[in-house]
Amino acid sequence: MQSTESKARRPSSNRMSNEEAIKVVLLGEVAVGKSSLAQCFSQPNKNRGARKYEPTIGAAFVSRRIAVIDDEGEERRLRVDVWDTAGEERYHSLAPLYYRNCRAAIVAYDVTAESSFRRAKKWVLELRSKGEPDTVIMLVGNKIDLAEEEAARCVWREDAADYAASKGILFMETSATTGYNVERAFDELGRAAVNCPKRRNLSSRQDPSRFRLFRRSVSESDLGQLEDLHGPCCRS
Ligand SMILES: Nc1nc2c(ncn2[C@@H]2O[C@H](COP(=O)(O)OP(=O)(O)O)[C@@H](O)[C@H]2O)c(=O)[nH]1
Ligand SMILES: [Mg+2]
Repeated sequence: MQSTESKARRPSSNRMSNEEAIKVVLLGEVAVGKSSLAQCFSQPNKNRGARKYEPTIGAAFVSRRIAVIDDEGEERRLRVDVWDTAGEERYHSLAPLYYRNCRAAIVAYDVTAESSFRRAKKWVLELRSKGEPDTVIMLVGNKIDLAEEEAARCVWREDAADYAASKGILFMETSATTGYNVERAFDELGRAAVNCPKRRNLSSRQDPSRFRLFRRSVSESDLGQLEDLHGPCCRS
């Protein structure tokens, strides 16, 4: 995976090109395909296929520029910075460092591993309780190529889609091996992030720290009301 630490330190927006930086964090159990998804997205022209499993140590970073069309029909140029985390529990305490201040999160599971779906639900709960209020969350069922044989599938599409709908988060099934839906997943995530009502209402003149203060003042019991207020694209 390409190391682009220096890119991570660049300003979050480029006024000349009107480029916005979107920080995306990848969360999920070990070996569900987080690094493969990140690689597939960041190197779209590279030959795909099975890759040797190499555990991610701590976290890795990749970046790619895309353009999306927002709700007003305007083209928005995005630099999507993807933080690919290690799924191992011993790195769990590091996760908030990566999901803090992120615009979007992909919570991945392996459609052939039920335990990974249970872990994904825990990540969604953690993001909702400890993450940012405007983080757009997408649940991603990866390794869909393996589910061509129905017997191999352990997590049914309908169950995952129902769960995602009940939490007001996006959902997609992908294959990092074939590339199926990977481009679409990041495209939808980017679009949802730029269309997020809370983010749209946050004028550039406002101090982002005021926004964070607002978040801290929100109690858990208020979260449901916030969801009603801001719609399902944002976590509440
Ligand atoms: N069949 C299949 N294998 C995959 C897919 N995505 C990842 N893998 C394989 O699963 C293993 C773990 O992938 P990796 O991306 O390192 O998982 P991570 O621990 O979540 O980052 C590797 O051997 C990958 O080649 C997929 O969509 N389909
Ligand atoms: Mg990895």
